[in-house]
Amino acid sequence: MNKRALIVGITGQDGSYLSEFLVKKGYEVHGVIRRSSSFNTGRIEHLYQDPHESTVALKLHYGDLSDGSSLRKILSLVQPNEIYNLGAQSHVKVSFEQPVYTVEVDALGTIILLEAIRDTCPEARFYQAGSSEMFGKVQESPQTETTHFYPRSPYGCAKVFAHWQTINYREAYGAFACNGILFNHESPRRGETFVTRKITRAATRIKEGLQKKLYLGNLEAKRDWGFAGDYVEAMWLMLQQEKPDDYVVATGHTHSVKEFVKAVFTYLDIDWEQVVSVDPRYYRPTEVDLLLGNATKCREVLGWSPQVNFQELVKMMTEADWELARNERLIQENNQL
Ligand code: NAP
Ligand code: G4F
Repeated sequence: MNKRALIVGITGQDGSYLSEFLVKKGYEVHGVIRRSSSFNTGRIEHLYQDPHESTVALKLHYGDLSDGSSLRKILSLVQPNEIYNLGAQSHVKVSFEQPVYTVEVDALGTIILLEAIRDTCPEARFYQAGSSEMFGKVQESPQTETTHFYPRSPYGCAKVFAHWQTINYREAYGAFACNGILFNHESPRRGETFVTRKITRAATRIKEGLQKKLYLGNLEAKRDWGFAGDYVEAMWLMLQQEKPDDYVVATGHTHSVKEFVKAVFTYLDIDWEQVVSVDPRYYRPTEVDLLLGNATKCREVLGWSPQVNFQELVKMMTEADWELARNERLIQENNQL
């Protein structure tokens, strides 16, 4: 019988790539979605109806990390073999504006889910979406699984709680529970308010004459950026091992926001200094200046390595957004006829 996976956060960037990956592996994939007043399943629409078999490849259930009763019902019904907790208020800057909500979803939501699993399907394997934001003001470089955490935002603090709670369920109840400590990973499906996508969207719109300027915050911050499509494989690999454990997933290369800006605008042959300005509104009360991961354990134990490098990621995201901008311009021109 096919394995069953349940993804919380299936509508997000990672949820969509992980769904594709698991469907290809023959899994029966279930996802938890939130009711929204507008359409929120765009990233998984292509998977919802299998074009070849005219069957539903994904099964979606309404639920929320803040609502344990909905999670219990879904878990009892689905009885998944693997559960991926990708659900979160995932924006660091927003977490300063909504700290309590962020902690409710990202920290408490994780323990609500872990308790529901313990009660309904304790044998299921569990993946927790941890973050390099937990390293915050980094205590050593590069960062590994043993580097001390020093979170610098409500989001980072909430993820540290969820990380230790996952370890505690492993040690206290023998749960097969793993933490991925993932460094920043991006794609054409990245939310538009994260810096890489904000840059590729704006630069390509500027190229097509749809926008004049791009306003950014701290250009000096450095991140270890990889491709989301690569990173979901590492999540899956963690749950295929004999023993549960925690793994850093990263490329081992770091670049500043300014370097990302330069790479995108150079690709489009635009002088970035003419159109990019710094707006302090995008600064954070406390910044994470440098992230650089050491994924040796992931490489040696899981056999995982990233396939897409920095330049390829820049090209992939810029090309995808350029296509969107061209279409946007054509629609505008047709509307003017
Ligand atoms: P994302 O695009 O922001 O997706 C977040 C997902 O969580 C969405 O499906 C969202 O649903 C769902 N969600 C939000 N609040 C929820 C709630 N109360 N109950 C249930 N679901 C909820 O994030 P992502 O980039 O795919 O990241 C996936 C996970 O990895 C997140 O936990 C994030 O914190 C973590 N992470 C990401 C990175 C990265 O660089 N991308 C790095 C390290 C860790 P809606 O669509 O309804 O909003
Ligand atoms: O793209 P960002 O918003 O990502 P951030 O804060 O690193 O968080 C992302 O990666 C984490 C993994 O380390 C995830 F856990 C988290 O869920 C999320 O996916 O910002 C990256 C850097 C920051 O230093 C920020 O200050 O870019 C800087 N930045 C400069 N101007 C900006 C902007 N960030 C945003 N979002 N918007 C700007 O205009």
